[in-house]
Amino acid sequence: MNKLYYFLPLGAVACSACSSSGKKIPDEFKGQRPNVLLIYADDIGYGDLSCNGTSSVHTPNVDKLASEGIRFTNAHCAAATSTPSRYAMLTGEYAWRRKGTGIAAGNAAMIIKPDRYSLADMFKSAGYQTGVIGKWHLGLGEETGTQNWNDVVRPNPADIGFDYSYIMAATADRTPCMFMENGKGVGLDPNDPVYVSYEENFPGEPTGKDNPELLKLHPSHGHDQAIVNGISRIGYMKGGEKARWRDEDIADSIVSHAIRFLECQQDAEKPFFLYLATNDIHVPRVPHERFVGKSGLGARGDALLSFDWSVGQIMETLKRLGLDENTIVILSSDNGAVIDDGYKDRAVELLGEHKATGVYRGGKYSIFEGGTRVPCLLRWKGTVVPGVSDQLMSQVDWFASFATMLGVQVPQDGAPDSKSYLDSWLCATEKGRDFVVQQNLQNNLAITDGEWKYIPAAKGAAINKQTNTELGNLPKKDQLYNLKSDPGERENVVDAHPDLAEKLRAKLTKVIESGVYYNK
Ligand code: NG6
Ligand code: CA
Repeated sequence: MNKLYYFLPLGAVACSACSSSGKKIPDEFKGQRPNVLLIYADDIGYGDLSCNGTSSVHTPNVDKLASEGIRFTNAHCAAATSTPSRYAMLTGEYAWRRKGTGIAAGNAAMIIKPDRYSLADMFKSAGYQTGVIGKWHLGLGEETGTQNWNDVVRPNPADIGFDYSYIMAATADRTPCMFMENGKGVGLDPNDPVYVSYEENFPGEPTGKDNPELLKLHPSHGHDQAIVNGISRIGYMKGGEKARWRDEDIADSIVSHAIRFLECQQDAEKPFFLYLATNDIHVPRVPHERFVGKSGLGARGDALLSFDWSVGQIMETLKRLGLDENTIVILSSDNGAVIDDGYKDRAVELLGEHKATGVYRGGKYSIFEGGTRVPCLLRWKGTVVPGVSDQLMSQVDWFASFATMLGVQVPQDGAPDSKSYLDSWLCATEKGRDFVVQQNLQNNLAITDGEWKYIPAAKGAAINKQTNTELGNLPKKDQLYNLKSDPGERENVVDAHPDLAEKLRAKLTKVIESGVYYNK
């Protein structure tokens, strides 16, 4: 595999400093303040993009981005579900260290408290304009369930460093089903206030459970409460008719707001950091009509095309605005793939030969590689030479890496688990992280050094029966896999290599003991 990636000459010194040592970011580079655009997909698995070798789906815009940047083959989100991955990415702290960081309800209180130093705070302190657009899923407001959704809900992303926000409070399958701009519901009619509950239905409101005749998309499990746009959700909701989204328009809405944000940056003095969190391809998968039937894989594949279209629109915009070269674009996902995640959208029936997690076992929710090994691309046109990297990367390190690049001193209690690896990512260094810690739905942990993967015995079901995902939990037996010879984690060799298992166990214990482990 071609591993040629290093700086293009920023100046002769910069180039030689990097390519000769292959280790340190040249000092000249540290002064740079490129824009940073983070495209964070939802539930897109390692095998869901054609740049990662899939032939059953065609994602040309993502492939172009990959061909112009570095494609990482061993990059991990911090956890196998959304909220903890996003938490870790934005705080630089593993979510398993903190209570209340599991999959958040739509009416959860804000999980990252305003006094925390966040990734957005870090960019802001370096003089960046910051924004978040798309899926939030990290809670809003002071206290769970008490938010007044008709007013500005605080705290909101502005309280952890985002100058601008246009977000879905949680996910598309959770109420409230409306966008929030800078903390305020978009399009709300004061004469039709919106109410949200996760405890009981509002009298007279139909639900998926009681009124299946009203549904255009039926749940396969869960998702049988409030009906919005003919689709039943998790959580109840009343009112706010004009503000309710039409699922088919969500990608367009996210993209048009991102384009507007970028247009505002064109002549700005400040560089920008945009966290662009797409809704695709989370359930309910209801992409715009123009994508329907285009993938041959049903709604899930069509949503992948919608994602690819979004990427194309954003990249075209950067080019049009002359921001192409001065912007680092990272594309990744918040967890691995899942096929049936709660709606009868025929994703299972139409899957065919498509391998959404690639060769990897498990998927969303799982401790196996399919849970956290996700697509990851990094493009810095004109500066980084395109290539492929097999080094270990963790999203928890984005924080410290950008802080290092920008010369920001992170406060002592900030980003405790984040380490700077920008030099490894950008220079011709073979080695990234020494190890990556993985987290599954049950907050069980595993550790890999890239070659070996150790999963301590841990409680929990072996299979998520609803989604038909192997979670990887084995209550009575440790697991050890050689990911080089057995990437699909089929042969547990722990009995043959107790010494290797012990080494990784000691490493994991050390990581755990450098802070706390909330294991619930
Ligand atoms: C699960 C939901 C699933 C999805 C997931 C969160 C049920 C039965 N399943 O609890 O549909 O919403 O939570 O996904 O409700 S995530 O990508 O945001 O983590
Ligand atoms: Ca997700």
